[in-house]
Amino acid sequence: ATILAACTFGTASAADLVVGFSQIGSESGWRAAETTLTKQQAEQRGIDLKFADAQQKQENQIKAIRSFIAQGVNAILLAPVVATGWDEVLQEAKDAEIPVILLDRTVDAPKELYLTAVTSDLVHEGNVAGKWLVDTVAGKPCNVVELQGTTGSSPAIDRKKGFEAALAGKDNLKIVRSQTGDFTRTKGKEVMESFLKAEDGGKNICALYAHNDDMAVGAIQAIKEAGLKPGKDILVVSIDAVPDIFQAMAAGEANATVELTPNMAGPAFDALATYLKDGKEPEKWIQTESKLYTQADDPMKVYEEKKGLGY
Ligand code: GYE
Repeated sequence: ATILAACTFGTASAADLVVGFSQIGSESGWRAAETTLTKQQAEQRGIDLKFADAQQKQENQIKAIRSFIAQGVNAILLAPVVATGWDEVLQEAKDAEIPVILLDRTVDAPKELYLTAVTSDLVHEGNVAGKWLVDTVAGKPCNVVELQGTTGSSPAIDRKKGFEAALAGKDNLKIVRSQTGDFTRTKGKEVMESFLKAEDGGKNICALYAHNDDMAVGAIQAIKEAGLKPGKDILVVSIDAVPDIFQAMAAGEANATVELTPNMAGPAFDALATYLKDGKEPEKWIQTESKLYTQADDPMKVYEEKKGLGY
């Protein structure tokens, strides 16, 4: 199948490539930046990008993929909203000899059903956030609340796992509440409000771990409205490194974030170009970097640098 695919597309140059992109939606600032950068990267390479916004629904993504297959695109980029339920449609793409590249989230499907996945190490990100918290509280008792990402999505599953691993055996740290905030600001604020209410107006909470910055930003608002100081009364650690969290860090209202690049498409298009030209299969996982930022890292400077990079 590999050789067949290479022959089928071996003559296509980037200039006449048509690529379908099934995007999840626009739940977060990070996601919006990824969309912007994917369009930019396609344009720079002369790729004709067919963009489909799934509005958070897997069924819309499956429909979009089937439509891309019917159109005979040269390749498909898929940011899978949840991890399961992809086997059938991925098999259809494979039967049509259309390579699929996963962006930013992983799937529970046989590896031969996609060409490669461009993602960060999502477990590691949660682990970095957890280690930061363990080190920062330095043995003091600390009740933690957790805002999870979209239920069933690989980042929600993995970021939870990695964080819990960092806290394992640290008896001073306890996750007292954990609920999904769906990766959005609105839900992050709403769920944080319920956490605060349930935990003595927030007096019983020492730290918030949010699976993305947008939920943290919403939660920061809720903490302020409850009359507490985010970043001080309640420590705030999250993931993504969007510009707004650096503003919050500069104001002392957020403490740490783990960076995730929104440029997943660049490496994906590079791998695709090599594959279509030489038939050379890329590694199954193209891993992007995860870097920790704290208030000590000149947040306003990082904010300025980030602005314009798709944000
Ligand atoms: O962290 C979050 C989002 O899938 C890893 O999705 C990605 C996550 C990202 O909307 O902000």
